[in-house]
Amino acid sequence: MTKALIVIDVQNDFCPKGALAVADGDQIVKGINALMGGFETVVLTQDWHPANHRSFADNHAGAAPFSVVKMPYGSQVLWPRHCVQGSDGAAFHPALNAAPAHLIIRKGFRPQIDSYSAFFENDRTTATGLHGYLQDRGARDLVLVGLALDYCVAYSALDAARLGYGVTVQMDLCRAIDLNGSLADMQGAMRAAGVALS
Ligand code: VGL
Ligand code: ZN
Repeated sequence: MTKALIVIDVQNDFCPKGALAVADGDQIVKGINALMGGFETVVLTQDWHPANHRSFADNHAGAAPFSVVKMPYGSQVLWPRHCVQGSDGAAFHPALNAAPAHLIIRKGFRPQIDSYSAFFENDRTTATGLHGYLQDRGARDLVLVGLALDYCVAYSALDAARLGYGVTVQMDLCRAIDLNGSLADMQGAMRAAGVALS
């Protein structure tokens, strides 16, 4: 039984001055670096969108950022353009220690579908491959940290719980977007799913 640390989307665009800045997103980097040594497996995720991604408001004529539209897989928030593949905004925060990572998983690269979770795209069925990797490594217990708590961290935590992992979200090493009550909603959903919020 091994423990894995999953570091979600600690990228420039989610930090202050980034395209989809999360308040104090950069404040968690030091603590995450310090945590890495205690885990047999360390995974980093990277939001990684093509320029024509359907989650970008500017790819929908007349749509405002943070408005919500219906996609074939359900409702979708339209975000400011962020984490475009290969851009500086998509790079990890420069102070994040990426060297100890055993796996870097990229998500959100299909133009027609967003992917908040590190395990499944937003249709909740298209797999990223992370589950297979963690199973092969014998990981049963996961600690999740990163950005944003109420989107990619929460979706990852809910999928992980559904897949049968023991899941802890270390709250002091996360920061939230908090759009239309999303933070309270997702904290409630995580608690209901048996995710430990520490
Ligand atoms: C995220 C919105 C859009 C996240 C990614 O990392 O939480 N949020 N893309
Ligand atoms: Zn994104």
